[in-house]
Amino acid sequence: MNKKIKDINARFILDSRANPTIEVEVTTGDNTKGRAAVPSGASTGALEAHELRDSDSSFNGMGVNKAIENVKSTISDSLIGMDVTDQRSIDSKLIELDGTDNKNNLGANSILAVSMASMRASANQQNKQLFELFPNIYGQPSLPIPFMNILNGGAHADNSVDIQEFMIVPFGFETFDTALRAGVEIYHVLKKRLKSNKLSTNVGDEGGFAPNFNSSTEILDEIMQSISEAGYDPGVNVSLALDVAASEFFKDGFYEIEGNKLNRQEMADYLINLTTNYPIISIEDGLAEDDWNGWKYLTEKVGDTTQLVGDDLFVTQEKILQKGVEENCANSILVKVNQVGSVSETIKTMTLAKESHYTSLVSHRSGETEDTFISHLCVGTSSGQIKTGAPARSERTAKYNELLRIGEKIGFEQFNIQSFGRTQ
Ligand code: 2PG
Ligand code: MG
Repeated sequence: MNKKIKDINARFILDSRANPTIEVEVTTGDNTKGRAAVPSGASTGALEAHELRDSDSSFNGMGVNKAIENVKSTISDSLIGMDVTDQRSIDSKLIELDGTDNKNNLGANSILAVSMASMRASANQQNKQLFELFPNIYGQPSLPIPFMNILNGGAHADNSVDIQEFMIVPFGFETFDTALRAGVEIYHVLKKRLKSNKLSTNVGDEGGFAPNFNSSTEILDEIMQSISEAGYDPGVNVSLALDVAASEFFKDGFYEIEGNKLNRQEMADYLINLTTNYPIISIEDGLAEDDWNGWKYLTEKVGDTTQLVGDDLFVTQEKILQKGVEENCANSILVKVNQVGSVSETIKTMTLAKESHYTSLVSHRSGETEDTFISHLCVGTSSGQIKTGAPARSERTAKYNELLRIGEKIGFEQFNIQSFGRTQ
């Protein structure tokens, strides 16, 4: 058994939005391989780690040749010979090689692809499943509650809907597979209802339907009806969640939503009102990424009863989460590996979240590949929650399907029904 890295190959592949992304293959001395691909966002946070693109005439500037070159030269030169099972040293080396705060030099995409592929190679080397390599931050490995985005708006769809994601959360079930089944059945009922109302059933970037609607309450009513018609009980076994992605419509100090211009308190009150009228258990990015006062207000008002998830706000970065904890903003963090750019840093951020009694919601990006890394991340760390789009489109179902495979191994009843929002 030779655990030393022998070769690192990188190539471009396509993501779900027809953009190139980087895929890396790490090979060890005994020819064990690990492969991983990096996703890409559309509604990105301003402070996310740098995604290196070629910015030339090919692929509308979205090429990743520079990132590939960085892997094949600088990164390979330094990592070859390292022990693939020593993830921390590999990630430290990558961070050191880059030498900037936000991976501006080598690119978070090249660094992350190598970091994830090394971990896969390490799992294969040890004859383990990937999830077994993660520290059990929130408890013993368990399957997550799926946050299924069944209606897309904002930057992920060409419709009139301002809020980016309307999700169903099948939380009141004993096992992961029955929870998933509930979500799937509701998705089908929603499709049927939209169709019979002569609304479009074309889907957005994350596989959710993307018809035009006049208001968020109309959409929420429609989803509530779909839950009931599918034979489930809104608020009792299936709840709702939103990703408002408010940074996208925050302009000159005002939130421009549904034809209104709301100040921060009005925006927070608008959301609070929605939580009073609908069984919404979780709101992500309800306020903009730089509106810390707005976040504070919302957290004081409903932080004890509603999960408030920071995505653009925290960008998976430990330092920014620390600020949020100190200022009592949000009670949960969205975890996206490419916002920070390495596996070890992701784990550090999640560890701080756990220590600070924040929940972690592991997430895909709107531009995805068939890579299932995040399924293992959430099971291994036992985050208890995953959002990975609608139960449709292969780049989304790849994650759910991997969870089904893992469930066969660890038992579908290893289903983490933990609290939403502040933990004990
Ligand atoms: C989000 C994500 C994923 P994007 O805002 O949470 O749903 O979207 O990848 O475009 O940032
Ligand atoms: Mg988000």
